[in-house]
Amino acid sequence: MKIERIELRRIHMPYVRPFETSGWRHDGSDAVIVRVDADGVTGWGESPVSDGPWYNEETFHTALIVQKEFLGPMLLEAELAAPEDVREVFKRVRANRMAKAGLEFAVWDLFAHAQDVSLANLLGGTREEVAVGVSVPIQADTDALLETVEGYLQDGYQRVKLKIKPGWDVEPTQAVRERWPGLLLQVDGNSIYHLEDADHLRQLDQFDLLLNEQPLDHDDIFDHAKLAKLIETPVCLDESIVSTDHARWALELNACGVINIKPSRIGGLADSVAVHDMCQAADIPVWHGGMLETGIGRAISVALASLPNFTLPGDISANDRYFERDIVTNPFALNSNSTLTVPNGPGHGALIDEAYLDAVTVEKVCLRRDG
Ligand code: OSB
Ligand code: MG
Repeated sequence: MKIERIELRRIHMPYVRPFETSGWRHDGSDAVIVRVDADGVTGWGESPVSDGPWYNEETFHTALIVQKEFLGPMLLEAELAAPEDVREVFKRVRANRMAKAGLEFAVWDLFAHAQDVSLANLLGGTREEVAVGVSVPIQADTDALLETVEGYLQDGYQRVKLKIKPGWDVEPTQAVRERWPGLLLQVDGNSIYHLEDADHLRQLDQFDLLLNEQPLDHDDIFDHAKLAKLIETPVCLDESIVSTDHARWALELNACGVINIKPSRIGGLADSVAVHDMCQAADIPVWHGGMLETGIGRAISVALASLPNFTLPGDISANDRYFERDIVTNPFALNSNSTLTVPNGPGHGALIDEAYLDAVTVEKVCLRRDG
């Protein structure tokens, strides 16, 4: 198969409420939406980048330029026998994994449509429903936090992740734990702490947390291995696991008890499945993280999270937790058991609301194969 046309759009689409972490605050999605076409079939993907290099080094500016100048032309020249081939096509380009992933996702969707199978099937998914929770941004105060968490529990979410930072960690976590003693609860510092904070982080051990996500630096596996010995709560890596090698290094160093898989951070679905398989063989559970994706990225996440070693609830909430109106016409609804249903139609299953996609598009680029 040869890709004939690639369309790249930077969007801006407001969130229902701002999302604040230890390092940034966003009031809407600035993702790059990718469309690929070949032989009369279309695939859709998403690079869940933002306005700045806060989570990783990428932004919508870098993703668009790398896709337009390098990855797009490489993809248009390639002969693809399977979506896994995209890895090799992009190999010469260092990092820029979200830029790569948006294109790779679209190619997976295209192949799934061409073969008339669901993306979940093509990836090796085994579940019909995936367990999900909600990631709760940093709040103004504890009262606001308790009210926000209560709202999500009323919506039906059965697992809560609290964003934490120095000055907003032990007390808010304690307040939530005291109010809901049996709640599945975890925390995420987004790389704001240092190894010297181990004694402070150890205070979180008393709250029976599922995991403590990426407390230390974004590219640090080494000190996480030291921290893992100093706290009881399982360390989970997010930012640091950007490739199959990084996952292997983390496992060999015992740097974590759990891994958060985000296919955009890892550069695509093929390597994400490889990380999943590696963790399964090592008896390390994984769960599916989130980047506040639009309905397109969300459908891709649900498909990937249907693989068997995704045994902890994912940060894949229903579309309405993020957007009042999304760029898809078939948003996910939360089931009463805190799951989303894995689509079984062709591709990832998201149906694009092209009129609304046009309305939220800020910039659009088209690339075509010569001749
Ligand atoms: O660290 O998991 C994270 C959102 C943007 C960037 C990084 C993270 C997050 C979340 C939100 O926690 C997860 C979601 O609901 O998509
Ligand atoms: Mg995280």
